[in-house]
Amino acid sequence: MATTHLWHNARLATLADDTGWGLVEHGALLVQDDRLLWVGALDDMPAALRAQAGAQHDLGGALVTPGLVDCHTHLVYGGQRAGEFEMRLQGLDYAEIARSGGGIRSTVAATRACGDAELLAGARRRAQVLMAEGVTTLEIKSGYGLSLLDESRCLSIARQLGAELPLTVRTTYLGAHAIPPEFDGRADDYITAVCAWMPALHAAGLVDAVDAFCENIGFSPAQTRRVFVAARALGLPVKLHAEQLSDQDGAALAAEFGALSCDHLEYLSDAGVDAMRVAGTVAVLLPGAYYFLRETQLPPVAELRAQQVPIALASDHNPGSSPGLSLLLMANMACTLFRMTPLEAVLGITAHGARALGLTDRGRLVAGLRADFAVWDLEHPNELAYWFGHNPCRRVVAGGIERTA
Ligand code: DI6
Ligand code: FE
Repeated sequence: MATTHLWHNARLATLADDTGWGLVEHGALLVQDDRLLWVGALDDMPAALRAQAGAQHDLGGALVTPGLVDCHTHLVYGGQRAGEFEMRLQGLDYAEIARSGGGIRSTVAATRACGDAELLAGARRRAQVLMAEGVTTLEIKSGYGLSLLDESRCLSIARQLGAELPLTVRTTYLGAHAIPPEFDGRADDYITAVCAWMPALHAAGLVDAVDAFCENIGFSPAQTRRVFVAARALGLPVKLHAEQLSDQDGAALAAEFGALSCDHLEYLSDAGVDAMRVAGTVAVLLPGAYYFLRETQLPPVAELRAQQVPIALASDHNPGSSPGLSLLLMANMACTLFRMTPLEAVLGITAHGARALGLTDRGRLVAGLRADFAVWDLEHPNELAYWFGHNPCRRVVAGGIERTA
């Protein structure tokens, strides 16, 4: 029988609900297998439960939070786009570069040219940076392959990372990210192909959700709808890159399909907020992309808050619009740039991030949920959104097991 572990002498920020930090002094976590068996102040733990603890770990009064969830990344790709960054600094705009065949397409070429081992090594390196900062659940999208073979390779590499690293990986099929060169001028035909590949990718166990880039420089709402219809036929949940550069009414379309999340949302309208509220769709804000593209249109945080649409935050790590690898920096930028509160920001990288992936078994320190937690060299959880540029994470337990470096 597996040992039951008692983690004690901690200051817990349980985030048990959305109303506060859920601070518990002299806190303890009893962990059995990959689950939290009991959470609270050590003195309140029933003696019978305490007697079950086979191993004890003294946390020395450190702060403990749920493990972090990065619910939107494009981690698997080849090459980099520092040259494009320089071009943008000289005045070219992201959309112009995309229209002239650069942007996502240049990363597609670099990804296709990369062998599996090289792609895996790059994605693993990036995942390890996120993990060192307390990430225990990571979403990875495809979208730089754009052929059945290359989308399948990228999704398989994401799955492989989940199998070899101590973290949960959720995969999202983003075939509808851009039009590959072989479908130039034939967007509708490409969408037909994206839909036709979906059953095979799903049958291979490679797809947890389906996403699309609904934008002037991406796909139209009508094309996005076709992707969603194909996903629904397979019982797959959908997400959407919506209203990043313009208002396409993408959020309302996604909400109609019960989307788990709509992501970016700088140009989201009141009607879009309302549709998301009704559908229970999570708003995933991506301050890294906002910052790196020097966007000035702010996502409607006050409106989302007023309508009680849950807000998540993610790194959107990708080589074009958000090459950062720090979820804590995203929390900080959500406060400074988007005027979110530190509590909202921390919920955004824990419980609400989990919800954006359809995961209800994590993101809070509550008995019955997964034993995913991070130990910090901090006094109060509001510091998670305060410091930036250094890593205060000291230990991480994922699925009940402590990670070793
Ligand atoms: N929006 C984004 O910010 C990323 N994808 C998307 O649809 C950027 C992708 C890239 O520029 O490579
Ligand atoms: Fe993205």
